[in-house]
Amino acid sequence: MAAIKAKPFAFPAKTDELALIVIDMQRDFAEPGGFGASLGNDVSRITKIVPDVKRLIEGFRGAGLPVIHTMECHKPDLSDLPPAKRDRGNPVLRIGDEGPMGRILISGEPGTAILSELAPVDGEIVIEKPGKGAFYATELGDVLKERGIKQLVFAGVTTEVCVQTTMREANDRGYECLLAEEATESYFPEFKAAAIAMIRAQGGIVGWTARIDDILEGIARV
Ligand code: C5J
Repeated sequence: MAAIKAKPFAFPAKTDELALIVIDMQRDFAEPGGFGASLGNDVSRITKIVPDVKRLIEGFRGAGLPVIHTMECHKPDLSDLPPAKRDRGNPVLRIGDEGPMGRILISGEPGTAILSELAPVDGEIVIEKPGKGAFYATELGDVLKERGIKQLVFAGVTTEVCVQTTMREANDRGYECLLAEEATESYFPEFKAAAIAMIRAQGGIVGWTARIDDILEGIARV
């Protein structure tokens, strides 16, 4: 075991139980013409964290620790897209519509892909998820159980939506969760700050948060 410097207190990392989960670093959330942009968001906030996410992924790969990637997306026939999700808000393009990068958030479309700089390598797990949380209607829980993973370091977007939802799902299922502060982002800086504060409040009610350097230093010792 190696303690990673974290808030609200050190994270007790265990070599054989730890994995990195990178949430939804997809073109649809990071590039003009995608889902995030269609909702009126400034997607450049997301591309700015790519070097930090990459550094974290490479640290886990270098330490021989598992890296899991998630992608928010739906079946081409939209059978896993409830109208309550498709019809929400007033986007220029809705999920399933044809956009400049193919159909928005549909499995296999170019815009749904993970950003090339962060693409999974052979052997890494990729979870396609129809919800905001990565446990809902996916194989994630089984995959973690099979591999004996009980601790998750989180990166990805957006902090207060898919990252925080998945952290809460994981926390309720008994996983120890640590959020890498510079490797996550929101379209709204105040929401990122609030999510980080919420996660580690009340003695780490949802989990821990830590700087990437401290995580990398910690996993080098596990
Ligand atoms: C959103 C996500 N924000 N990955 N998805 O719709 O956070």
